[in-house]
Amino acid sequence: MSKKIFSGVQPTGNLHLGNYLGAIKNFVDLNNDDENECIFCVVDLHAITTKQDKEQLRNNIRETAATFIASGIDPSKSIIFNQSKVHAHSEGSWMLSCMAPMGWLNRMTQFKEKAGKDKEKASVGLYIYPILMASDILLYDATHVPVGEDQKQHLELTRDIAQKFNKDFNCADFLKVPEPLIKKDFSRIMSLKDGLKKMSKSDPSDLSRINLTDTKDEITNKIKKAKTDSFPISNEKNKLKDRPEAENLLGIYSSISNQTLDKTLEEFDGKNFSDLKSQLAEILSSKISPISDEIKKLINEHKYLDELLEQGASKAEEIAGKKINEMKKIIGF
Ligand code: AQP
Repeated sequence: MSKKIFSGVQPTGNLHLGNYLGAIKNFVDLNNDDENECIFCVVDLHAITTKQDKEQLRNNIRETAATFIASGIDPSKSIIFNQSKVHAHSEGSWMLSCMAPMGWLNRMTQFKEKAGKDKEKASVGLYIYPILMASDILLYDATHVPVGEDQKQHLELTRDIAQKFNKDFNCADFLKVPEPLIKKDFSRIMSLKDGLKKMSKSDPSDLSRINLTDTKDEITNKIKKAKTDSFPISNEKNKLKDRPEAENLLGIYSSISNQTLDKTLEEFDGKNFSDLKSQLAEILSSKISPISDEIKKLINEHKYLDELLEQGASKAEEIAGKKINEMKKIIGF
């Protein structure tokens, strides 16, 4: 069955292995299926929910688009654009925010995590981030949204908002209720320094993540320094329960090798972490370095990237502009 795919990545720098294995690798697979219509968005309006440097933001927008292409997304088979170029995203977000109850937003754990203890100082934008995300998805009648596990709650909110809008305005099926596409295994890649924290762009320690622009040497060094424990690897899955760092490294190995965790456990049964680390560094280098080289090549091609984003935006505008006009009519404008 053909799927309408929509997903986004924030241009906040340091795109990492978690973004790749949790989301972008999935985008590539979906894009390779000719039946699917794919829209991949550089969500720059989401990026400014936290403070950004102007020049860096501009570079990060290009680098995110370059990463999509370097990872294997074919721009001739998908729409790639940056969100701020299509006004409908902000308009839709306002209209939906007028229907979404505060109580629903108050339950969002990502706001609590990102705002930390000082939530009075967090931006209102960070608080209503999930509504902008709902607007992004619903404007394109997306049927499927590939995301990492950390975005599951926001996807559920999108579904609730779509259903509430349709009910409030008596327009059954106008906003399509999308399905999340979250990989069953390894959908949350953890920090290399703390197996209980998600690998993240904003972690102050560069050693906590493999950046998609890291060199082979940097990858090898980071894997060498990754936190582990002092027990050998066992082939029993339940013995990984209280060993988050071991589970994470074995998960990364399985995901990048496209094999099950059981197969990986069999491969490393009774071995030490030094064996796992050297093989993991090798396979990561062989898969990530070509992406890294391509990003570094593409990032200097400003004209190509800017034109690609411009063309993508005009195609996106056509779809989203139509939907927002229908939405306005339904509301009574
Ligand atoms: N650690 C992760 N494991 C699996 N998937 C992940 N994603 C992010 N981190 C992991 C997925 O990547 C996609 C794009 O994410 P994003 O850049 O839009 O936002 P994010 O989730 O806020 O990314 P970070 O790296 O965690 O940034 P900061 O440090 O700013 O919080 C999404 O599909 C996400 O699920």
